[in-house]
Amino acid sequence: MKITRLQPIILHAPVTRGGIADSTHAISHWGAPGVAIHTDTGLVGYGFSGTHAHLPTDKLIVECAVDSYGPLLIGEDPREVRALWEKLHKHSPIYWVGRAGITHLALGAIDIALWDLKAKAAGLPLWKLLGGTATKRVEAYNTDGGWLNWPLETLVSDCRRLVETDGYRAVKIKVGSPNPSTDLRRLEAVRAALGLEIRIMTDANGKLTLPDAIRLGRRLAEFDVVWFEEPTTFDDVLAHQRLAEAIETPIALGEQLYLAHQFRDFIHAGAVHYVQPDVVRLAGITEWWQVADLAHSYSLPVVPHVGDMCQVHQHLCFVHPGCALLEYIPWLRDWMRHPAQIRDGHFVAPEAPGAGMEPTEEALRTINRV
Ligand code: 0YR
Ligand code: MG
Repeated sequence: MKITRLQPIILHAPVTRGGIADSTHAISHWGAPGVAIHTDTGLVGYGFSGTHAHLPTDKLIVECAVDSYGPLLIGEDPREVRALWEKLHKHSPIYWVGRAGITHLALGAIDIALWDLKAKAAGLPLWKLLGGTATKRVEAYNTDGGWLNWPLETLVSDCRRLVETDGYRAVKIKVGSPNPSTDLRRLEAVRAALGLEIRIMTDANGKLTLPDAIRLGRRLAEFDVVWFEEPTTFDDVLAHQRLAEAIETPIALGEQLYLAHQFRDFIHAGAVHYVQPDVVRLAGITEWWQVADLAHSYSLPVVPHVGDMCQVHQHLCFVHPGCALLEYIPWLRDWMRHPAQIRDGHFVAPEAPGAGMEPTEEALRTINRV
C-alpha cells in the first residue's frame, strides 16, 4: 500500500445552542481541520485536529499538513506509522521552526489518519488492532451541561438531565467567573441538585492567578469536587506544584500541552494528578501513547481531553490500562460516519474498521464550500 495524495479538509460544526463559553473562550463552532490520506489501494485515512473554528488559522494547519509534511509521505506505506512519525517529526524541514503549535497540530492530524489506514487495512477498529477489549468499562463524563454562559437555572437543569435522563454519573462544570462567589454558588446548586453520589469536576481553563486558584481551590473540597482542571497558566509547572501543595482537591491538566516532555515535567514535579493528554495537541496517537504510559507508571489516572470529540480517544481507552474515564462532548456527532455511542454512561466499543474520524458524505460535501 502506498500513499498517493493528501487532501485538505476543514469542518466547522456548530456547538450546543449556538454558543458556549468557558472562562477564557466563547465559541459558536468547533473546528476540525485535517486531512484525507489517499492510497493506491483505494483506502482513505482520515485525521483531524480540534480548534475554535477560526478559518485563517485552520487553513494554516491543513496547509502545513499537506504542503510541509505531505511531500515526505508520498510513496510511503502508511502502515509503518511509527517510523513515518519519526521521519516527519525529526527529519522534516519544519522541525527547525516549530516543534509545537500549528506544526504539531498538523502532525497530529496526519498521525491519526495513518493509524486510521493501518486499522482499515487490517479490517479492524483501532482498539482491536492495538490489542484492547470491548469488555473493558470506559465511563463517560459529560462536559456539555456546565458552560459558564449558561445561567444558573440552565446549568442546574442541564446537569440534572444529563444524570437523570441520559444516565451520566459524572459531569464537569466550568469555573473562573469574574467573581469567585458566583462559581461557589453555581457549584453549590449543582451539588444540591445532583446529590452526593454523582461526581462533579471543575475546569477553570487556565484563567486564575496562583493566589486566586489557591483561594477557590481551598473551597472546592466542601463540594467533594473530583478535580480542579487547568486552574492557572497552562504551561506553568511551578505554579501548579505550589497549588497542589496548598489545596486538598486533585489537579487535572494536559489539554494545552504539546509535548510528552512537558507532561514528564508536570508529572515529575507532582503538579498534576489527573493526566489529560489529547491526540490532537500532542502529535497524534503515537505521542499520546508515550504520555499515557508515563502517567500510568506514576499511578496517575489518564483521562484524555477530547479535542477529537472523543472519536479517537474512545479507541485508546479500550486499550490503555490507565484509562477508565473519558470526556464526552457531542459536537461532531452529526458530522462523523460512526459517532461515539454512549449507553448507561459508558462508551460502546466501536465496530467499524479504522480510528473513528471519517466524516459523513454530507460533511464532506459541506467542507467543499468552505
Ligand atoms: C472551549 N474541556 C475543555 C472548549 C473544552 C473547552 O474552549 O474547547 O472548554 O475543550 O476545556 O475540558
Ligand atoms: Mg478543560
